[in-house]
Amino acid sequence: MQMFRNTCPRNCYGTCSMLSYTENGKLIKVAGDPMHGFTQGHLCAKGYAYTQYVYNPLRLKYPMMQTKRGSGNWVRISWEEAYRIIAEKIIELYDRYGSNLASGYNKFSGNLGLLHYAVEGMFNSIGPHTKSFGNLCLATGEQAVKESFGNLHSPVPEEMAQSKMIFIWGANPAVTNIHQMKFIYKAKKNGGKLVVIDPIYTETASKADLYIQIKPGTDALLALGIAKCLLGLDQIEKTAAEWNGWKDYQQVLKRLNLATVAEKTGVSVETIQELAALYGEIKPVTTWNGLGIQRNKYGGVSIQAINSLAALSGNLHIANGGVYFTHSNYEDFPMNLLNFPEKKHASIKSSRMINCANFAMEAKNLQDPPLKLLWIASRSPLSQDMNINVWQELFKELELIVTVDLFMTNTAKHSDIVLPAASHFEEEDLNVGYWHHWLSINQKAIPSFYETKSDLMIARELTKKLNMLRPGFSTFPYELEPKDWIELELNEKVQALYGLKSYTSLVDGPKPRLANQKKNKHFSFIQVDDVKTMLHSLLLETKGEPSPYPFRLLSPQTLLKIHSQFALISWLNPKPDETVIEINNKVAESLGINDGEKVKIHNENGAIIAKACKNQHLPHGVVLVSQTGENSINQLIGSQLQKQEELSSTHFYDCFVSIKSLKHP
Ligand SMILES: Nc1nc2c(c(=O)[nH]1)N[C@H]1C(S)=C(S)[C@@H](COP(=O)(O)OP(=O)(O)OC[C@H]3O[C@@H](n4cnc5c(=O)[nH]c(N)nc54)[C@H](O)[C@@H]3O)O[C@H]1N2
Ligand SMILES: Nc1nc2c(c(=O)[nH]1)N[C@H]1C(S)=C(S)[C@@H](COP(=O)(O)OP(=O)(O)OC[C@H]3O[C@@H](n4cnc5c(=O)[nH]c(N)nc54)[C@H](O)[C@@H]3O)O[C@H]1N2
Ligand code: SF4
Ligand SMILES: [Mo]
Repeated sequence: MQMFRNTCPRNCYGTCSMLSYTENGKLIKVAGDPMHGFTQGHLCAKGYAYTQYVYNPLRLKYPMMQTKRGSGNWVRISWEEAYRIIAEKIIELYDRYGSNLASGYNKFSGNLGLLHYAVEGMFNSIGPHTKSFGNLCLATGEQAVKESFGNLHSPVPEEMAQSKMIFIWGANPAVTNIHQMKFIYKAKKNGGKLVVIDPIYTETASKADLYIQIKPGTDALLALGIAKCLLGLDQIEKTAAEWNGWKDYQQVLKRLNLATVAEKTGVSVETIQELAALYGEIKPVTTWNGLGIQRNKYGGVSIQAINSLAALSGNLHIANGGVYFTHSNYEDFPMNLLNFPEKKHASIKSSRMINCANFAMEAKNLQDPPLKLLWIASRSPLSQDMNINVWQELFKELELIVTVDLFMTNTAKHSDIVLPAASHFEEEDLNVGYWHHWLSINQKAIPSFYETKSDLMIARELTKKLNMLRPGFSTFPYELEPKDWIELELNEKVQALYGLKSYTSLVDGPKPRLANQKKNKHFSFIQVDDVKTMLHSLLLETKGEPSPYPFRLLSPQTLLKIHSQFALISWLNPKPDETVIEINNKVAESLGINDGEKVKIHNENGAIIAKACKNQHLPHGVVLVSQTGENSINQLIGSQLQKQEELSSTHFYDCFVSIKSLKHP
């Protein structure tokens, strides 16, 4: 038996280092890595199920082509044939339009390993093209955190164990960040308290000392209300006046009406006062801005109001306090593949950038030249994006869609060519987390499953083909091996930061970042104008006509999937296609809906059928649906983005629906 070090590359707080055991080239077992200070030798259930994931009969084995897109009429083709068809198309489009702008890619979070930026490197190597930018997941929050602190930072999560009071606003770590729970339990064991603020009574809420069922989208108001009480009690940070926007913030708090806050948030004045007492009297308080609060139109304001509360209460710069969100340790790295220099073009200066939050809409409207070829990797927009119907329209305009994936996803099914991707056990990589501060390696533990290849290998071979057909077309250094790219990432600065001598130090175990991220002394309180706009908008909401779609649909992350991933792993998800909608008991009764019955969920974007499940803890106006690969709930999620400045956001939870029992036509 041989042992290797791998890293789970999923878009997950864990970025777990794992030990994989092989026998005769076969992966037989995976385990957590005890050398990893954050995960401490554990994985989640998805991690332990990787042996079924890797050898899953549903995994893509060969390159395939579909004669009529969407027909399901797939034929196996060779890699050579696939490269030839794709390369010829890229060159033909170049000749037709005089640039590569008609060719583009959309890539996101299927695999966050640093070598997976090969997709970006490959496209940069052919010169100006069309690319997606931004972040579907956390752009709103990132912007808000930067406005408060000037940079993106998040304390060392292991330190949460020493906190005396943990406030979680809109995160559900018992589901999304399971390793963090042990530090929370440790804090509780030491006498610390946990407060969870969430419209849904989650698994994490069930572990809390105090659970606040807030109305979705109103966290900013609650944070301002608590701050107002703190100001009244004079329990505030003495140096607050030195930070930006102090006077205006103080005015906002003074003018705020607590009764309005209570009405809009659904949290009583007494509870707001109690929360203020906790924030004011106990130190250190840890504040955690979850990613759930920023998936609505007030997400940015909410995070800034919460940051302001943490600052006002004097918990910003004290040990084991601070504000958690995500950090940007990956910026320590040169990211050679992501930053691969774009090939110069005589007349076109640079690439066209399309915000991934609005990709389909913008890509569809591109002119001169229109987008004609789309490369999709580490993504399933047809299950995970807003405006899926617009994606379907975009697909009609495209001449060639290539999807690189491990499974036949919703998106792959609507592509012309599907290329089978390697799993992380079949390739080498380097991984850095966005929550914990550890760096780890990913070794090649097993041979490729059938004909699968890594994104880097595909980039190398396709660019080679392009140059064979048209010498000098690509500048990609296809001779470099994965290890060469890893060594390039481990430059002197990174070696010093992580106390490494070379690549081999990581083979012995993951390494923590030695220097804590710089805490910026700079702080800006929430701006008055943002508060005014929010209040105005919240007021309008109550004045309008009653909506034909009375329920807010929340679709947060679930324990046994990562978005659309793992849906097909039967150890985890025996019923992959089943969509379940949770409805408050009383509401279900008033609609004549029984447990287990099929209902129609619909709105202006479409309709889907789901199985009803009563949940007595849900607020009356909220329904809960999980993300699935097939029959995606995102078919009902349309974009409300209007203004340019809002385009960085993804408002997945600003979705309203109506529910109908199928019994009564
Ligand atoms: N309704 C609703 N929608 C949401 C959200 C929500 O809360 N509610 N959350 C949003 C959030 S937070 C996120 S992060 C996005 C996620 O959006 P995506 O990143 O599109 O999500 P995944 O479903 O994880 O799809 C990733 C795909 O990459 C593939 N993949 C995995 N490894 C590799 C690899 O090495 N190479 C290649 N080429 N492919 C690979 C996987 O098999 C999978 O099909 O979804 C967003 N969508
Ligand atoms: N098991 C598992 N783990 C994952 C993922 C996964 O798909 N599955 N995905 C990973 C990714 S990409 C991400 S982005 C993270 C996200 O992980 P988290 O940061 O935990 O965020 P979410 O799961 O999106 O939402 C957390 C909570 O926010 C609540 N919420 C929704 N609206 C509001 C609101 O207006 N106010 C408040 N206070 N709460 C609100 C939801 O009810 C939900 O319980 O998880 C990562 N970890
Ligand atoms: S999905 Fe997340 S918690 Fe599970 S093994 Fe992967 S990184 Fe770790
Ligand atoms: Mo995400």
